[in-house]
Amino acid sequence: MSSGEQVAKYDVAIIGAGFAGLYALHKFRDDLGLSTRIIEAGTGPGGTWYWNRYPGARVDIPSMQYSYQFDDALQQEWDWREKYAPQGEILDYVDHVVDRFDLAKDIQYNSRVRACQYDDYTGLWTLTLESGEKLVARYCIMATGCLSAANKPRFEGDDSFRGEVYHTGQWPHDGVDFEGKTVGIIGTGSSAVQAIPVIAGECKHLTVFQRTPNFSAPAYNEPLDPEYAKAVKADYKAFRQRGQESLVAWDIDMNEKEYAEMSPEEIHACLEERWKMGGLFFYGTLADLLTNQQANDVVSDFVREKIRSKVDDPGIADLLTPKTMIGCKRICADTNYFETYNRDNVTLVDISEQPISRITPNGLEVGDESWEFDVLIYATGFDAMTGSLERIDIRGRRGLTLKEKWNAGPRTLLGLQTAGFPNMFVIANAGSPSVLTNMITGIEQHIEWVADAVRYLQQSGLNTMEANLEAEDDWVDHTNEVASETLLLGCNSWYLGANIPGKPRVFMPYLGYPDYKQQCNEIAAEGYKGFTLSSTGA
Ligand code: N01
Repeated sequence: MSSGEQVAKYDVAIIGAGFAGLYALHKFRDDLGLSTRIIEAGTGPGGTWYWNRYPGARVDIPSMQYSYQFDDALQQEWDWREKYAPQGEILDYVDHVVDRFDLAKDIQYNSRVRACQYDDYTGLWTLTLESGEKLVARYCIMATGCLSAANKPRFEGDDSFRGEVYHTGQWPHDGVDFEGKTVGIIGTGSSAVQAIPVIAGECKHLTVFQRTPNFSAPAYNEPLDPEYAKAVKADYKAFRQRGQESLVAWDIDMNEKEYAEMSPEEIHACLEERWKMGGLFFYGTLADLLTNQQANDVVSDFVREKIRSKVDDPGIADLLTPKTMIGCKRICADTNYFETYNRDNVTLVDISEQPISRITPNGLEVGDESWEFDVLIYATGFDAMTGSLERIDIRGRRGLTLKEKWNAGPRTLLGLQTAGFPNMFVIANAGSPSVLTNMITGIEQHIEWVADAVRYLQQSGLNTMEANLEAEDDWVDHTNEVASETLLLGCNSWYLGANIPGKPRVFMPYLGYPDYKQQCNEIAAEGYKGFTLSSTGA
């Protein structure tokens, strides 16, 4: 920084104006009285819901649960319109939160953070934006999201395509007019599963390029029943409490029985009942779904049969039937996904054996076959969790970069801090339950824990908090141990970084929200055991 340069100084800098950043701003500014600023790359708030505007985008956790619970008046006054809110309805909710808590004045939009550098002497973080503007803060909150760094795989000739090109995670704000157009879509993950039925209904012809089929259960979305909403609101506290006690931080109405405790007939009846509940409720079939191969096989086979029964052409049905275990990737919640392949204007191309060879000016080639279309959509997901952090040049003590430190995979204590990066707090990302839970609940728990820690520092006359290396190593071992008790290490998913060539294979999230929360609380109660609290700079 050149001398004399005017640099804005804050107590707290927050990167990202999604659900995490917005609550962090409210908490630090309004509850702790700290000067706080959000830096956001987009032109508006909402994070993942700001960027993912593809047709059919909607939440897969019931709206009554996928919302903030920190303020009872907020949850009482807001009326959800659909059981699973679509992207636009969630943005309406976000706008309401921004207005209600007067957040906009402290959010700087259209500003992407290029670098964050810690100063060992002052104990301050300097954030450098892509515009060159800098700002300084003592606490740096990384509310950067888990699924915000779009993954656009490179193919030979990919710049040559002459039609329109989109990524589901960077969808144009004005939408895309598909009428009369032919469309190619690469990928069949959750985004594609939601987008394909809608696009197929709007375009002339849709060609789907599938590498791996996905498990999906029908969402049965519908307008939210006002009587149900009224009943929930009458005792929202108890409703939320059930979520707080659940493995996934939302009330999934889990069957507590394991495979061995039920007869085949009982299991079948339970599966049919769960199928009618739909979507992610299907995770609640058997308590050992993700830890016992027999349990997983019986549930996987049940869904495979359901898929086959929905698709008219047995060859296509076979291609759409997943060979992996259910739950390896997040189960999708769909509306007419498999049925869409019965339409005359939809073609499924299997690229599991023969990958896409190249993109051409008019489409793409798979081996000797070429496919032509007007619009090409990448539904190819994200460099999940670590991607959004590693795209920023983050330098901690003595210039150590986060990229170097996480060279062999993310290393954190509680997912909240990483040794060598004092006062940098990561919200709901690697090392914490984050993506395996209701993200908003996980986010609130994190922000409240960090705010309590900062308050504790202030009350102790201190200003610096940093994870200890030894405690961090223990947490990494513990996270791996928890994951190793599941079946999730044995299959490929973005939880393991398997979707990004060269990414270290590490199971990134921590499985088990209640256990996790308890450990966070115990550490705080013991004066933030495992963290060093100190005073740095003036
Ligand atoms: O991304 P994905 P997504 N050549 O990574 C394929 C959340 N979400 O955006 O499976 C060909 O799941 C890839 O193939 P494969 C949710 O947590 C939630 O769909 O790697 N194909 C796969 O089919 C979800 O898990 C909702 O073999 C390539 C697809 O692209 C997460 O976001 C809605 C390829 C990517 O699927 C990510 O979902 C949407 C290549 N080179 C998303 N590279 C809700 O419902 C990748 N693929 C709330």
